[in-house]
Amino acid sequence: MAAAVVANGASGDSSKAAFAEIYSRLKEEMLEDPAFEFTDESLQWIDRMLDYNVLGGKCNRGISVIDSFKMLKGTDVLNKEETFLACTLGWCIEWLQAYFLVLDDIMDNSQTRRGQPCWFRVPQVGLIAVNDGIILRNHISRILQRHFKGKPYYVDLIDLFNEVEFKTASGQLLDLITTHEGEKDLTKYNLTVHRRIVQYKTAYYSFYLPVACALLLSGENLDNFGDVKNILVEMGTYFQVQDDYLDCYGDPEFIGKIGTDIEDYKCSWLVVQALERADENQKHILFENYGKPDPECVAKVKDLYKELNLEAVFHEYERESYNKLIADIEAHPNKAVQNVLKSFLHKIYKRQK
Ligand code: DMA
Ligand code: MG
Ligand code: MG
Ligand code: MG
Repeated sequence: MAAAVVANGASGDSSKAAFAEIYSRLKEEMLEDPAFEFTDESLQWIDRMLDYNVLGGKCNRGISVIDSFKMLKGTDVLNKEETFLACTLGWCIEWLQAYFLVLDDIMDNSQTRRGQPCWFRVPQVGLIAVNDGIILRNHISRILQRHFKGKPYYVDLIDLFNEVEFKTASGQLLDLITTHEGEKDLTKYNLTVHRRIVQYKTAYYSFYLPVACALLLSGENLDNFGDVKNILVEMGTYFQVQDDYLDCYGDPEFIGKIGTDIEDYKCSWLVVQALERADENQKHILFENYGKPDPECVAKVKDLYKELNLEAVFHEYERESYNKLIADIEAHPNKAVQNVLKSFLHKIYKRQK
C-alpha cells in the first residue's frame, strides 16, 4: 500500500521507494508502544486511522527532507542509517500534516480529502477525529524520542517541531477568526491580511520545516539560515495561493477535495483579487453572495470571478512569483542550498494538485 502512495511525487524514484518502505516500520512501532496497553479494538483503530490519514497524499514535504539532505551532503547515495533518519523525519512531517488536516477539515466543514470522505465524516468516527488529531501529534514526539534522543541535534529538532506547530496553529486561528471580520465587512480582506494568514498556516510547516530538518541532520545551526527561511516562506505563500486557486478551479476528482472557501467566507487570494478589481455593482454581488452555503450564491461568486478574469490574473501571478523566487535563489551564495530551493520550487511550479 505504501509504495503506491508516493507514486505521484515529483522526486527521484530512489527517494520515493526508500521513503515508502519506512512507513510500515514506524506504524508498527506506534502499535507496539510500551507506554500503552493496547486492546484489540484500539490497535485496529490506530492502524486504520494512520493508513486513512497519513497515507494518500503526494508526500512532497516528506520526500523533500531526503532530497534536501542529499543535496546538502552533495551526494546521491546515503548510507542505511542516514536514509532511515531522513525518511523518519519526512514521515514526522507527513504525520504533522495528517494532524493538521484532520482538524482543518472539521473546522472548514469539508467533505472530502485525498479522494475519500474526510476522516470525521466516516461513520463511527465523527468527533473522535479530534482525539485522533491529538494522537497523531503525540506520535511525532514518540517517533522523535525513539530515533533521535541522544543525537546532538535532538533538542533543536523538538524545538523546531514545537515552533512550527505553534506558527501553524496561530495561522489557523487567524484564518478562522478573520472570517468574522469578513462577515461584517468584506472590504477588510486585502493582500496584507491574506499574506499573514498563509505564511503562518502553510508556509512554515510545508516549506521551511522539511529543509530545516535536512539542515539539522547535516549538523547545521538553523540560526545561520535566516535567508533560506525567508525564501521558503515566500515559496510557501505562493503554494497557498495555488491552493486557494485550486479550491475554486481545480478538478475535485483530481485534487481529491471539494472546495469550501467561498461557502466558508475565507480570506482567499481569489476574493482579495476580486475585491481589488470589482466596481460598485460587482462588489454588491460579492457582498450578497460570498460566504453562503447556497449553491446558487456560490455560482454567482464564481461567475463574477470569471467576469473579472481571475484565472488570467492567477497565471500572471504564478509567472511573476516564479521569476522572483528564482532570482532570490540565484542570489544565494551557497550552490547546494540553491539546488535544494530550486528542486523544491520545481516540485510545485504550475502544479495541478
Ligand atoms: C490549510 O489551509 C492549512 C492547514 C494548516 C491544513 P486550507 O484549509 O486551505 O487547506 P485545504 O484546502 O487543504 O483544506
Ligand atoms: Mg481546509
Ligand atoms: Mg483551513
Ligand atoms: Mg484550501
